[in-house]
Amino acid sequence: MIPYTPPRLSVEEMHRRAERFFEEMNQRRTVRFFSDEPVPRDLIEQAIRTASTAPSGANKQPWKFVVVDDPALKKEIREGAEAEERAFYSQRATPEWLADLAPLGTDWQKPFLEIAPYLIVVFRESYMVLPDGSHARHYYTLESVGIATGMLLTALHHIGLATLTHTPSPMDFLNTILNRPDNERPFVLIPVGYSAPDATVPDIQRKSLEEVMVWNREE
Ligand code: IYR
Repeated sequence: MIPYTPPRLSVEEMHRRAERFFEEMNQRRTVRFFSDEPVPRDLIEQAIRTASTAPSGANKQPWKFVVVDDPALKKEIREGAEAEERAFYSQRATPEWLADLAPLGTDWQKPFLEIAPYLIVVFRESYMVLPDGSHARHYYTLESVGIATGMLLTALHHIGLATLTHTPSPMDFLNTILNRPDNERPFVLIPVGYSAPDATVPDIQRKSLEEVMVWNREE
């Protein structure tokens, strides 16, 4: 064990920070219309450094962030994703699911996979492969990678970049295209860039605090 002594803030300062951070995060929207304007690579690296500070089961840090900016690879990923999405929208999705998606205006076409300057593919390591080829356990990998992904979205928003949490299903094609080993499972595909100048987002509302929070045993 080593000492841990983070700075102690005044309550007034904590209120200011709480309010400022809420205002900042409340501006974040999922974006489906990206600009192709380039974004410095080091900004993406710094956001991934932040994501990788996330807590994880037994501190195994069971994540891998694959950043794609090669246009040929982005095209392959678009083709793989659109093949799955075509099957989803025309066969796999239930009528209820399609009705739930209608307000978002989505369909099988995913041009943003080629337009956004970066695609970050978050992989979850379901187990670890040791140098001798044997396997070692990881713990709570879905929770750990979910938390790291939330921190990645937060970091990218704070930097001033737009993101989309995209989950074509199934995502195995990403292992093939990106040449990832069997212990790595695609978790989410995140296009990153500036939003297009004419981008629009659905007019949806966030649930109120009263709807999402309960004190003690209130109903
Ligand atoms: N993966 C599809 C469908 C889709 C599913 C959910 I749940 C969403 O919140 C949004 C889309 C697509 O990307 O179009």
